[in-house]
Amino acid sequence: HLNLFSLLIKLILAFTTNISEYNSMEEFTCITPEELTEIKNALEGGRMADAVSKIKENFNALDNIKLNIAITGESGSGKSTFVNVIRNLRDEDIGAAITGVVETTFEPQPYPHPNYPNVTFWDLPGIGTPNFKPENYLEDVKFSHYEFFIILGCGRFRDVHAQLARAIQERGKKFYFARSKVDTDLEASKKRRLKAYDEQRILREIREDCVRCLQAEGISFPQIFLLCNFDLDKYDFQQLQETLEHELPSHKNRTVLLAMPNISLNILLKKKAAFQGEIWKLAALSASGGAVPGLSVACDVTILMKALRDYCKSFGLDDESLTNLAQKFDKPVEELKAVIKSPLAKEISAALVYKLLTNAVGGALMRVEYLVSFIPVIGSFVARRSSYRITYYMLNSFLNEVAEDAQRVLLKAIKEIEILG
Ligand SMILES: Nc1nc2c(ncn2[C@@H]2O[C@H](COP(=O)(O)OP(=O)(O)OP(=O)(O)O)[C@@H](O)[C@H]2O)c(=O)[nH]1
Ligand SMILES: [Mg+2]
Repeated sequence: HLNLFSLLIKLILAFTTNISEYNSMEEFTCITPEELTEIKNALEGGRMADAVSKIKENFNALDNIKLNIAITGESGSGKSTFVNVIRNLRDEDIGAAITGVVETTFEPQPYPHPNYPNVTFWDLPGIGTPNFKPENYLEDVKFSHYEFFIILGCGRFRDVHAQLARAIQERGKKFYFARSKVDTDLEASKKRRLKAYDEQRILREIREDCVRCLQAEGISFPQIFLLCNFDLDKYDFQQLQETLEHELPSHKNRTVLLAMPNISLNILLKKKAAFQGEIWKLAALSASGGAVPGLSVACDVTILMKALRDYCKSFGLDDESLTNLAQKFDKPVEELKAVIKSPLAKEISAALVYKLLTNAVGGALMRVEYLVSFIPVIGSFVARRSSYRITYYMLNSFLNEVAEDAQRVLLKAIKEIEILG
């Protein structure tokens, strides 16, 4: 029945990949209709340089989006741990926030994401000391600096959280309440009442209690997410990620998505769609570079190397991420590496780009119709120029391979069986 199971998973993946690719590509297409029209007009008027500079402007703006995310809550609730796990770092890694010891954080501490340094998680000082006043606290931590707040609480719901939540809301900012350490609650309950133990009921009770307490403070529709910082793939982390995706303005939701840890197939598929939606811009920018000796394709190799590295890193195909994942699931890292077919981040070089482009020539020329339908706006334009077409095809093929590798690695980590063959 192992084979049947493998087949089923393959089918599900193939199906969801297609469906969500088309839906999410639209969702993450980070360009306004006005920008598109300008590019189109420039292309139709033969003003190639104008079109490229518009695309570059849009692409760079996307790359430079800055996001400051505040992590707050009472002392010991797991703020620093959360700041580490969401950045895919272990507590002892370089750049990790200090955790566990007695109260350490007295001033907001910035922790940039290792792959996306424009996304910074701010570890704020703990709340709830006897002279804590939400107003003073928010002034002290310079609340206007943050895009939104994640309030972390554990154990019994404390009023200070509701007061802080209301103060944040009154200042026109968004907050999300994350109830951490639910693993401890479940464990305790299991120990005390094993026979009556019902995980779903306990989680529901915790959620309802948080909602009740926040509503009592005048917050009508509080959003609660139950978490265990050591197992983000369990409980509500995925819902938190999806809520951020829907509530953040476009562009920013893409940035947050790419910075998220690769804990589910769903996140991997969305990341792939987000990257895919940008390939036409990369192809246009790269192909406006000069001719490269020994290569029939005009391209800017630096842009392409960066793009390939970004794919690898965002999908966790670099040594650090793989080591982390292997440790988390108690597997030798070699076992995870064994299912990877494409190069790792550190293996991306100019020579590799040449090789991939050369390999792409045949495929790109054969599949013109596919590309025309796939690339918005400049589809027919691109189809006429082989450099664009080949670059597009190369990036798309590489992205597909990296995304498949990431799926295989994740499945290998969480399951014993090799599913994707
Ligand atoms: N069981 C369990 N323990 C956790 C979880 N998150 C954090 N911890 C532990 O809780 C302790 C406190 O975590 P920290 O991340 O240091 O808490 P903090 O909110 O940053 O604390 P302060 O900086 O003092 O305000 C550490 O021993 C963590 O390992 C969780 O989800 N489950
Ligand atoms: Mg801390």
